Amino acid sequence: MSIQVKSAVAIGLLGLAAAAQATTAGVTVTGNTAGVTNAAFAADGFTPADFTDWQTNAGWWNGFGETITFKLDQSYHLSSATVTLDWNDVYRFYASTDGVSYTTLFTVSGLFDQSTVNSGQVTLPVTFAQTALAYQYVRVQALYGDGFNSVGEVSFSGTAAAVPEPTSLALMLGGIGIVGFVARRRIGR
Ligand SMILES: [Ca+2]
Ligand SMILES: [Ca+2]
Repeated sequence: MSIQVKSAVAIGLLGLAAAAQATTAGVTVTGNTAGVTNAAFAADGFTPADFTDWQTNAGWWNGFGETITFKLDQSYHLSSATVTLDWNDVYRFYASTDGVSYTTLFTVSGLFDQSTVNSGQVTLPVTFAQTALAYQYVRVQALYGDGFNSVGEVSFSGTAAAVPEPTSLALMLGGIGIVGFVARRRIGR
């Protein structure tokens, strides 16, 4: 194997190692139940300041039967999140590989204080054991509180699933082809 090809392989392996670092997922709102108002605010990239009114710049709803569903830009082994929530309620986040079957991811109850009615939004970091499965969907539901619930923003971080996307796989194969072509030209001189 020529030095050029060895270098290219080493650079390729470094690239794969870098891809294993935790990254923040791109998030969009992909669905919500009928009782949710302004669901899109829950993942529009804008985080309301702490103690912003619960209905301002947030997806909001009354009661405990509603959900907002988020889709990540690819599948992740999730390990942390940042969530902006109306602080006097308890929320549970669920994860799904296929958007059909959901399992509990984490529950946010750290600031639960029902003595304040309606209340305001607070941003909280959440860390948890990295998930064994790689998930592409996350759903939020209010479990209990004063019945006035809102989500101002969410973000999720983790390790992207090992299987490359078709586009990055094509780029990678294209890169290997170019390296091979250059190596052959050099050998041929
Ligand atoms: Ca509330
Ligand atoms: Ca927002």
